[in-house]
Amino acid sequence: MHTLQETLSRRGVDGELLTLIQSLASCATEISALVRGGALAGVLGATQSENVQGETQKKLDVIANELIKQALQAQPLVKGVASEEEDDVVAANADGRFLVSFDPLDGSSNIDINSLVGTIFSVLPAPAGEVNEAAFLQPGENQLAACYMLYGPATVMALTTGNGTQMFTLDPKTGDFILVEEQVSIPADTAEFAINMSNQRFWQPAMQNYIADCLLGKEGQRGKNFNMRWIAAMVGDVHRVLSRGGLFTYPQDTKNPEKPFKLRLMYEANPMSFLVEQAGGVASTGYERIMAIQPEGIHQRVAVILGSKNEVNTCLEYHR
Ligand code: AFP
Repeated sequence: MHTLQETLSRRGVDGELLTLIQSLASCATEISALVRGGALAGVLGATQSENVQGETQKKLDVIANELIKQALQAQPLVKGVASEEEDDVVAANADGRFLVSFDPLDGSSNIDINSLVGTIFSVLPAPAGEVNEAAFLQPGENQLAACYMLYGPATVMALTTGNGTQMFTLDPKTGDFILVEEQVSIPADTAEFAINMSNQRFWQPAMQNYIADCLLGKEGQRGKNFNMRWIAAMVGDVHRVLSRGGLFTYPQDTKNPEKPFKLRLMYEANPMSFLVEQAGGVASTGYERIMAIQPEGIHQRVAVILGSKNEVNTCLEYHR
């Protein structure tokens, strides 16, 4: 039984990064307790407000955002934070070494139906100078760490500091995250895809053709039957991909021409791509590696195709 701290120390992770990761884990432990309380904790339902993305905020979105923001502002190692739920970046401590961007509660539509939700973090080096949006606009390749915490039947954490992806489970008796997998490895092949099929008529031809061939199964050119899953929380879908393989995608669509992409680069796509690549998978927009994108804004959205190496590469063939 190795705790998060023991595991990161043994793996030679920089002591300050270790301290930061422990702060992130503590936030998740608190949010996990609120999620478990459900209606009894008074965290269900919506607020009257909208976030910068124009989405109605759930109570738990707001609570989780405040909890994480305050914890990180109090952490001397953190210079600034950016959240999916905040319009602008928030300054923390001038001497801090790290910038943290986060999705405080991914999968908000699942809160009120007692289904999977999670928290996603991305850690970047803080450049010299003041904390502003430009400081955060670094490609995903610059990430020092990325993790998600999934509040499911068990609370789990997938973490990378750039040396493989590790999986931990929260021990509810001690409050420690315990190592359960030292090196996550995504199978290269899969017969499972995850996509919101209700958007099918809005996809580009490349994705239309790829999914059509999967659906033809054994009788089609893919020569095998596929299964489909959709959790409506990227944390849940990516956790399945890390656990047993699969392809997860939220492609470009024309449903709302002003919003051709759904997932946020800084809060969702980059940290998940880091975790997936470090577990042997591939993460692309269809046309470029997600972690190589130079961000143009903290709330930028991108197309995402990630998961099992051979299957993602097959999907990318349809995009060429
Ligand atoms: P929130 O972060 O606003 O909860 O959105 C969740 C999400 O961005 C991602 O986690 C899901 O994969 C996706 O939305 C689900 O979108 P649809 O509701 O369009 O299926």
